[in-house]
Amino acid sequence: MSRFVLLIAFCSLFWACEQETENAPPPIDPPVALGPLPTQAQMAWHEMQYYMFVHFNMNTFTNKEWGYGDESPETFNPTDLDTRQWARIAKEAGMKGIILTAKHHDGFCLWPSAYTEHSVKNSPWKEGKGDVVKELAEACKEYGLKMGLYLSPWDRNHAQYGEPEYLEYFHNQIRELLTNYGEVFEFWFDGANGGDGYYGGANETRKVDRKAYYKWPETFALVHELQPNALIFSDGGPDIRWVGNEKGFANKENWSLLRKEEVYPGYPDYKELTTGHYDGTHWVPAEVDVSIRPGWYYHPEQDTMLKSVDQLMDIYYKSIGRNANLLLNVPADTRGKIAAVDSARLMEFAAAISKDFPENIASGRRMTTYSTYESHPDFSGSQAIDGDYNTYWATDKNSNSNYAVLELGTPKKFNRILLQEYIPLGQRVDSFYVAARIGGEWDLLDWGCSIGYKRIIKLEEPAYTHRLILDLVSAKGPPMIANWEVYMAPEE
Ligand code: FUL
Repeated sequence: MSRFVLLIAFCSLFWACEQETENAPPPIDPPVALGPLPTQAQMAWHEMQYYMFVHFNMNTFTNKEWGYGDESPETFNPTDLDTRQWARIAKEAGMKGIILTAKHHDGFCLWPSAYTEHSVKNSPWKEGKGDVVKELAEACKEYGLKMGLYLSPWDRNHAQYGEPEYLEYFHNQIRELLTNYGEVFEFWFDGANGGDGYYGGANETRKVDRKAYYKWPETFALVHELQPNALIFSDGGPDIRWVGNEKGFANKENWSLLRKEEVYPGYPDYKELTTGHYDGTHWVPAEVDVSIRPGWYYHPEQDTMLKSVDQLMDIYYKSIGRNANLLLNVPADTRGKIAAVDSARLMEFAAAISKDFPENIASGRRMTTYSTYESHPDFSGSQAIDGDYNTYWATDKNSNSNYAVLELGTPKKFNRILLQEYIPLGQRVDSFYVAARIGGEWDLLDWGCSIGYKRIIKLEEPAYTHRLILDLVSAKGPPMIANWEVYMAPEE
């Protein structure tokens, strides 16, 4: 008998599910894209969020930040280089890749370049047979990390720096780095360039026209030709832009857009890069580069000067929480290893991040929206709380009540609100607020302009409510929210 009941129950459940699929409206085309859009490679980059910068080169051995260019290759001699240790630490810290200073301003090359004698091939390390870039590529592969390379345009060692001939050398180096080491996810061009240096023994000051000298359009085209998926970083992109400071923050309002043609490496109005351009013509999102120590390179006297976990958390909220990626520098020491203090701090930082984002209080709750694209369930509010970035709540074309109410069931205490726009169709929201239903009224929790890939709102005081409202007050076009998450971080 009980079996029979079970069978009936199963059949009716099956029938109900069938009915549901039968009743589900046929899929419709998604809303149309708007304005500059990220490429697939840029989307993959947004998803990376956090990765490691390793400053390790000649300066590590001279205990400097900027070498003059006259250093002897004999000086470069790591006693125990271990790129697998870097990769293991990066992986354990939750990072998704490593970017290495293959050549810094002093011109010394960490790979045995065929175009200069100023490289590892003339160093005592591995009797001149070593190749740091190769070792890093192998370690990244082993640990499932992506590799990026920094190549300084400014070269204080090269005799022809400042002459057109140097460009050929520069391009040949790009060819070597992008041909011999597998896939490179990001190619980093520094904005610092031109000044005094060794320059093959000339020992003089050389100034270049930062905009024209490097033939950027040709240089960028070369990178893309060699590796179409490699993203180029510089002050003005073209694929990823500098955030305009090295302190670790993007502006609260941060557009992934830039009037790209105006900006170039060494751009004097670089402070604009902290916000990007609201009316930007291209998708050029911001990367926050900052060091865990006061310097970029390893200096033993800075072993006690690491950023605290609180400082790193502040950086986290002001970079990843403000629509930017975080490139955190952790230098390697003269052994060629990351020092124990840095590694320990990275792990504490990773633990603090997980602690701040425990269980997502919004997950599995109910969300009512006042406008849904074509009233279609594929674009309903529930798509924004399903934990899947690729499904999203989209509002209707001509709606001006773009708000959604999140029902938490019973009242909950929380102090973090995480929002993500569905950016493959454009960054749209330009004003929003979040409020909580408290004592029969809506209490404003926070407001802002931009959301982008991710915005994390950190409330000073926890809120306690059963109902929240997100009002997308204005946008460049019908807005789309891929994720809305709510957390209670431990109180400070
Ligand atoms: C700067 C450089 O001059 C520093 O040495 C460092 O490499 C930093 C990431 O970029 O512009």
